[in-house]
Amino acid sequence: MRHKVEIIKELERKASIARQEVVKMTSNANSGHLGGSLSCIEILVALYFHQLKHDPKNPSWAKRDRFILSKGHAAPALYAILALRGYFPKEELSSLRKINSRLQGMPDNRKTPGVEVSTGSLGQGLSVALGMALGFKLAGRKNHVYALLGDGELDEGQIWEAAMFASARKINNVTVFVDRNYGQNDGRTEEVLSIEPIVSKWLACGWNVFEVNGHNIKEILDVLDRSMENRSKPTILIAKTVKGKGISFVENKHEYHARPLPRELVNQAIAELEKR
Ligand SMILES: Cc1ncc(C[n+]2csc(CCOP(=O)(O)OP(=O)(O)O)c2C)c(N)n1
Repeated sequence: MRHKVEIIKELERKASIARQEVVKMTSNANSGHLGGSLSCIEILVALYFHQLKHDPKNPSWAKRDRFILSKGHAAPALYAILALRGYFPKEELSSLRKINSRLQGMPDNRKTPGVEVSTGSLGQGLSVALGMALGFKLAGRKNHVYALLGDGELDEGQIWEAAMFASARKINNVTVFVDRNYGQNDGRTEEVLSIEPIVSKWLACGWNVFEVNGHNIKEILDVLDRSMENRSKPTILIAKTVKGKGISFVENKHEYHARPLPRELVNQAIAELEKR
């Protein structure tokens, strides 16, 4: 077993704390996307606390890997992780969505340390990631580019143009996660616009495809390791997740896509998250 149990436990603890921060900051702002922030926490923990080469004290370090939150509405999750990782003080999380705050509703790379690309308009992050990754390859640089897409985001046509471009140009220094939580803005993904069969679609576009439990940090780290071996193609990890993960009365509840918890439920939510 390559990843030690104690390290996994520590990362799981980080995930619990990050979820609590997401709940608190969105309720405090009385605004923000709760469900899709809670579903991608373990992916972000695995990346920022283990996988990425980066330096929170020097966010513009030239040799750093890049991460692009293409599903930009999950900004609260990214902010929680960046704060826990030391990019800015944790206290700043309470300024989410306030006027003049560095933590706007969607990630803004001109404002927030650690945010690489401004996102929020779905469908664009993958193209940006591929442009960066191709640039690194052409320059003979070793930087790796990671991106996180929503499953509803796969409805965007630009994603499929990018998918074909990546394999045509053999962009093998990019790793993309899909947060497969089966929900999007207006309901279940399969009801809005079915994206299945998702694995064979990406295979047909010439990608390496892996499926993983997106709440199991050990599995995520293992699949990241495996995905790096003999890499000749772009790689996508379909992470099965639960929208609103960690809070029983939020899980799979469509109404919490773009809404925070009412303040009177915050303590109950924190108590549930604390037990995990
Ligand atoms: C181009 C564009 N169209 C519409 C929206 C509005 N919108 C915000 S979130 C969302 C649903 C996204 O679903 P998914 O990618 O599955 O996100 P998750 O469920 O993980 O939060 C939509 C349509 C947007 N941000 N960008």
